Amino acid sequence: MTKSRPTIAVRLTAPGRGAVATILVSGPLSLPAVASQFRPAGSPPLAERPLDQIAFGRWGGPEGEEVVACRRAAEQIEIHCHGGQAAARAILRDLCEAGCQENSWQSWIQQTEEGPLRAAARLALTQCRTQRTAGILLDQYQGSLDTAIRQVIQAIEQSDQIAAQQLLDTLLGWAEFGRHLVNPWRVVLAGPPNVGKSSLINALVGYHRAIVYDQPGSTRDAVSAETAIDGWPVQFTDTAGLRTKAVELEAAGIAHTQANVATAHLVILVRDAREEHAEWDHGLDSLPERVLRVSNKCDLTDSLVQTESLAVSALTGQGIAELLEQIGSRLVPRTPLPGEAVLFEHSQGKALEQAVGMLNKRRFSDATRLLKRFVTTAQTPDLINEV
Ligand SMILES: Nc1nc2c(ncn2[C@@H]2O[C@H](COP(=O)(O)OP(=O)(O)O)[C@@H](O)[C@H]2O)c(=O)[nH]1
Ligand SMILES: [Mg+2]
Repeated sequence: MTKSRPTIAVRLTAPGRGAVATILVSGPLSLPAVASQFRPAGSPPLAERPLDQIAFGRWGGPEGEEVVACRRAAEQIEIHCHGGQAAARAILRDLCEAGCQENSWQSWIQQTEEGPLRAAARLALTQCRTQRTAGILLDQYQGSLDTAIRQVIQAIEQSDQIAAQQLLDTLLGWAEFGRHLVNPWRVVLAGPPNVGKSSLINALVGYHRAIVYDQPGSTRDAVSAETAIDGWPVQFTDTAGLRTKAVELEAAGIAHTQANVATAHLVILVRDAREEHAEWDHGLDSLPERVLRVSNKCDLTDSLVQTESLAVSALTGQGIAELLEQIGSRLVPRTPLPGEAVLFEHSQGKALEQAVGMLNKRRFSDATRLLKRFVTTAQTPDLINEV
């Protein structure tokens, strides 16, 4: 029976350069496969060493790569080698020749974690960029979402449709938020050329990323810079000036700007504080809930800017802290409680919406079946680079 179970070899560390690469060998052949190449520096052989004892040695012979091996469980061994691509690849090749199957760390997580939601949360954790988002994903990894879905199933099975509906509504209320645990919120800075959009991005992210030139309209391509505001990942995109009459050279950039603005979670409309009567809208008035107005270069004027906009100076830093605060509260108006269930993948929201539809049609057993599948069957992760 053991024979049919494969022994897998997985590179656990990220590909690319690093100080150390870690390979996990797991399964019935782990000891013989590793022992076929690993020569510990002293006695005893690896098989006779206690679990978790670190063994230094060489791989493949007396002149081979220096590695450290460690038995982590009866059928699990970790090999730590130099972090370049070559060493790990050679070891994996040798392990495959000794009967192991190479596996990706993603499918290893999916196969070994208890339940698909736990696996998905663990995969998502590798993609998130801030401690705050990681904390929320860790809650899901530890079972918040799984428990919440099981409560919905229980409510349906007890014919408490109202409770089931309420639980689903609460969960779905976090769907949009949850997608940003991995994918940053996108904020676009728009406005006429030379008002200081690029300078503002530099001031907001605290490092020089966007291109600032003295010539109006010199940002023809969108330039992005990532930062975290209050622990939330945010990507700022700088755009070519929004103008009605486009100079030909900039036309492509302006089309790009409009596309960026259309898909942004928040648009910061920037104008020069000295130009009190400058037009704001650029056709964006239809999106008031997504627009934040800013009057930049307030260091150059004494006259107070209208209350509808926030006075800032990219040059002196005046108003930047307040702008960051406003951006944060516009993007994330409310946050989940510690331990609260949060959906974190697009497909999860879709599945729960489907369950709501079934409940509305009184298809209770279909809804239960769907939700049971949700907590027991692996789904394709859709979190990576989803736009
Ligand atoms: N005095 C002052 N100058 C600024 C400020 N922000 C930007 N500038 C200057 O205005 C010019 C245009 O800035 P830039 O960021 O390239 O504008 P953009 O075309 O809107 O991206 C540059 O010379 C900046 O140094 C500010 O707050 N105060
Ligand atoms: Mg610019």
